[in-house]
Amino acid sequence: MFNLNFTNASTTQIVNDLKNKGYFAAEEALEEQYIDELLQEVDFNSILVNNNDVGVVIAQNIKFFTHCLASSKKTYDIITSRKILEICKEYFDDNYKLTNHRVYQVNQKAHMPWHTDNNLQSGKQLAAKHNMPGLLFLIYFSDVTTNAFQYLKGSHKWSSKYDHEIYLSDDFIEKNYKPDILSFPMKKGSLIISDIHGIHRAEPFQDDNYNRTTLLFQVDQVGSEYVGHGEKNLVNTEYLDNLTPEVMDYLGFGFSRTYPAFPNSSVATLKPQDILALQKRLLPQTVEAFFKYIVNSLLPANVIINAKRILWDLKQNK
Ligand SMILES: O=C(O)CCC(=O)C(=O)O
Repeated sequence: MFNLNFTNASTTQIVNDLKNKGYFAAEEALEEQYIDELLQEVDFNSILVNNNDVGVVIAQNIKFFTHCLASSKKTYDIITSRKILEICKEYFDDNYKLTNHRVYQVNQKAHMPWHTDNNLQSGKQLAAKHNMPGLLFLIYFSDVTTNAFQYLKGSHKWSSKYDHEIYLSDDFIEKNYKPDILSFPMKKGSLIISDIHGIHRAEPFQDDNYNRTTLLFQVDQVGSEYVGHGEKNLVNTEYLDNLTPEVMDYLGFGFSRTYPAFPNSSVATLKPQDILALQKRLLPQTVEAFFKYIVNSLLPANVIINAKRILWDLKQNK
């Protein structure tokens, strides 16, 4: 899964970089073939509508596959991999937990504000900034030339002075911190880890022919004082072939989580063109639904059950 340059990189050195610089980056840490196979597990073209499974939702220009631990074994294996756990174990002084995760694909344009990720929520709203240590992991699943992750150098050490702000404006950062902006355009498979207290964003872009796909997950040192912190982790039990007390604690077995899955999507977060595409997809199913409804309304249930029995018998005898 991971290339040797990352697997063999000194965990102590990675942790030192995280503590001192607030970030660590490794070019092509994840094998390209692994990513291609993983992306086969995600169908970004099919969005959930009355579908009894986890899957993809849309919020404006971004497609999100949030519950990837429930239907992508390869994502599960990355998030619970030895190297990631080793980094967490050495970085944190106390228990750490996976607090959110998602694969997302940004299409055509985006404008993310400068922010930090040390958020305490009440429902879907930001309630306050917290001071638990935490790490944000990003792995690029496509070559990133545009819309790269950006980080303000050293900001993990002083961002708390802006704890009263939800975001920092582009103008404010441009005026006060322009020389400190670090950008991370990198190849598919590259990994960036950053301190959640660091001020960061994805660089805004507009390009109809560009999209960026990323795996993001966040791990926080959640103490007993923050019970409920984090989104729920829906995990497919079939994947749990590495279950140890350490992994159970990391995944939050038995730990309360009160934040809704991100993003908080609905039909209202779709763009008009997505709604039209959806209507097109729904049309044949709508006709089928009406036909079934009429048949079910006109025929007594016994007749339908007997017809199903006859059809089943015919199939068995064939
Ligand atoms: O996609 C990125 O580069 C940054 C993502 C991010 O900061 C976030 O979702 O909080």
